[in-house]
Amino acid sequence: MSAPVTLMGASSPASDTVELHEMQMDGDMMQMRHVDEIHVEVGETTTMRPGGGLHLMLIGLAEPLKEGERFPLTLTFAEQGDVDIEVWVQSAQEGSEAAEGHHHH
Ligand SMILES: [Cu+2]
Repeated sequence: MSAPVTLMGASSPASDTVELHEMQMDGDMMQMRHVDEIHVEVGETTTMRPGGGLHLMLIGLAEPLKEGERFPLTLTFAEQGDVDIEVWVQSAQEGSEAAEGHHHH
């Protein structure tokens, strides 16, 4: 990557909408908030996974996701437009309360 990128949004046929979310500590409670965009600087790696920090949230699943299945997801970047990826469904790790509480996949 030679330039910063900005993730503006995402979509998937697997759900009605895909939102960008960020986990934040509010006192000793983990809160989730919707973010409009995610900016990634050169040389920086942004990891999105259940239970930590930034994540994508599928809202209104067309059908339940099954472990081991894959589904297509389109990431929309300000700089280079749409990027199609495949998401591999894995169960949330045990002990990851945030993942269970928010039904992440
Ligand atoms: Cu979320």
